[in-house]
Amino acid sequence: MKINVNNAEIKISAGDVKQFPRERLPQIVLSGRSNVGKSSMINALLGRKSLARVSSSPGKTVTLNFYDIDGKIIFADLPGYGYARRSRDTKRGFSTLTESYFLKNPSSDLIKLVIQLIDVRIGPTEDDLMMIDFLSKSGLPFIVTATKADKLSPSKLIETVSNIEKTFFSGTDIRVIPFSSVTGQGKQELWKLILKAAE
Ligand SMILES: Nc1nc2c(ncn2[C@@H]2O[C@H](COP(=O)(O)OP(=O)(O)OP(=O)(O)O)[C@@H](O)[C@H]2O)c(=O)[nH]1
Ligand SMILES: [Mg+2]
Repeated sequence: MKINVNNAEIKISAGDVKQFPRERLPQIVLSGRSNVGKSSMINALLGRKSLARVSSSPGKTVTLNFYDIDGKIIFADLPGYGYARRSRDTKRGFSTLTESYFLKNPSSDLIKLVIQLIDVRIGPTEDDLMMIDFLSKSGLPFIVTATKADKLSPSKLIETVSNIEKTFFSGTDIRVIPFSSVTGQGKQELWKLILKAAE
């Protein structure tokens, strides 16, 4: 797939399942705790400073923001979970909007890849593990990325990522891909996986 990543725009900031896009375009989803760096990852992937709004205070993004990339791919920026439980959160701890996206979305067959973000310095939280468990059981294609990689030295990063894989994901085929929105580390690898999934 040939794609012009410079041709990207926000499609809709959806607060309700009725507003989810209906086009038959592959959707790539960003999932993770509030403040983990989902919106920053979108900006980094697109080489933009502020297409996706980066939160100054965590827990702000309660809408599900869809971005159109060159009319070929849709990025879905899920509301962050795990920050001061909201009354509209479900038992799982996700927002009702996130739950609708995965479970009540008429276009859920268009979900081609879920990019699950964890903070490399924190490792997967209980909420992250719950989400990863949900994704595994749902059969949705997903990858795990450890973001804010720039916060660790290169050697510490390798050690940390391998520890996370050993501690939490041994016996699975889950790999942890280091990423940084600041340095762009992991960007190429991620784009490869995105394009392959969207094909
Ligand atoms: N050093 C560093 N900081 C990052 C990175 N990614 C995000 N941040 C910072 O982390 C904070 C949160 O980033 P966001 O992209 O808004 O996080 P989010 O996951 O979209 O948060 P919500 O929208 O609240 O769910 C911001 O201050 C970012 O500048 C990264 O790779 N490295
Ligand atoms: Mg955000």
